[in-house]
Amino acid sequence: MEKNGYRFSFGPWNIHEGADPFGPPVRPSVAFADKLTALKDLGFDAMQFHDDDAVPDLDSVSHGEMLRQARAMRQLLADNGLFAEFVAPRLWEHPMTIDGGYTSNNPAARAYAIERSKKAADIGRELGCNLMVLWLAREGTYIREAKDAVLATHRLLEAVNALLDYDPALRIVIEPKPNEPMDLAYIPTIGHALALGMQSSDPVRVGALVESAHAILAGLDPSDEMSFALAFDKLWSVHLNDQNGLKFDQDKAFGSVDLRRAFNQVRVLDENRFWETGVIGLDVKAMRTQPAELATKHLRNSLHAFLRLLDVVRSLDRAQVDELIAARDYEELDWLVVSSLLG
Ligand code: 3MF
Ligand code: MG
Repeated sequence: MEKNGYRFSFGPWNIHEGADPFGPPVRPSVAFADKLTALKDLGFDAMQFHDDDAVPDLDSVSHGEMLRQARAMRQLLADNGLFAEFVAPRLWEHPMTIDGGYTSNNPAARAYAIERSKKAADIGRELGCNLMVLWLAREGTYIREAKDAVLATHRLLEAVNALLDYDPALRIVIEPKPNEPMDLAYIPTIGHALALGMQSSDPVRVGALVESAHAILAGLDPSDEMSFALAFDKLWSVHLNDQNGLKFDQDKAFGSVDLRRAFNQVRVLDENRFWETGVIGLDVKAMRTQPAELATKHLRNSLHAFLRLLDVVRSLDRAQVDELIAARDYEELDWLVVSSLLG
C-alpha cells in the first residue's frame, strides 16, 4: 500500500467492545498485544495512548513502576517498528473528576487533575514522545450556574502553564469538543484552543488537534477548523472520522457520511504538507452490530478512504482549478470536484 509519506495512528480504544449508554458490551475485550498486531497488519505506523493505556491502573502504581512499565511499552513498540504519537491524561473516569478536573470547584480535585497530568507527561517522556493531547472532557457544565466560566478559563490556563513548566520538552495539543459528556464544554472550537494556547506561558509549545466529528458537532466545517490552525502552524494532530449531523459523537469511519467533507480535509492537509510534520490520527468506532472477528474494518476503511481521497486531491488539474477560480466559475469548479469524486 503506497502511503505517499503519510503515517497513520489510532488508539487502543478504537478497537472496542461496542457498549453504548443503552446496552452492554457485545464483543469480548481485545488484549493490547492483539491490538498492536492489528495496528501493524492494517498498515498503521503509530499508537495513540491514554496514560493508562500505557500503564494500566495508573492511580495505584508507584512512580518507579509507572516509569518501568512505560519503558517496557516503548520497547514493545520499537520491537514492532512502531512509535507512540501522543499521550493523553484520562481525566474523566476517576471519582475525583466527576465535576471536571482542572475546572472543578473542589481544590482537591483540581490538584488531582494536575498530578495525574504530570504522570501522563512522565509516561510520554519514557515512551519517547513529547506530545500531550488534552481532551477536556468534563471541563464544562450541565447548567451554566454550576461554575464561574471566567474563573474556569483561568484555571484551564493555569493547568496548561503548570504542565509546560513541569516538563520543558512537553508540547501540548488541545482537542476541542463542544459537548458530550458535558452539556457545554469550555473550549468548544479550535479558536478557543488556540486563544488559550497563545495566552499561555510558552505559546510556541501549545497547538491543537482537530477531530472531524467534534468540529461538525460545533456546526463547523472540519477542513476550515484545520485551516485556521494550519494558518498559525498550530495543527499538530488530527482525529479523522465522520459524523451524521448533530447528535451524539458517532466516530464513524472517515468519509462514511460525507465524502466531499472528507475530501476537503484531505485536501487542506495535503496542500499544507501535513505529512512532513504530522501523523494522520483516526478516532473511529466500529458499529455495535459488527461481529467481533470483523471489528477492525472501520480502521481499514478510514485509512483507505484517506488514501483514495488523496489520489483524487492530487489528480485534480491545478491549472484548471486556478482558471475556474479566476473566472469565478464556481459551478464548473463544483462539477469538477463532484465528477472527480464520482470517479
Ligand atoms: C472523545 C475523544 C477522545 C480523545 C482521546 C484522546 C476517547 O470524543 O475524541 O477519545 O480523542 O481522549 O485525546
Ligand atoms: Mg478524539
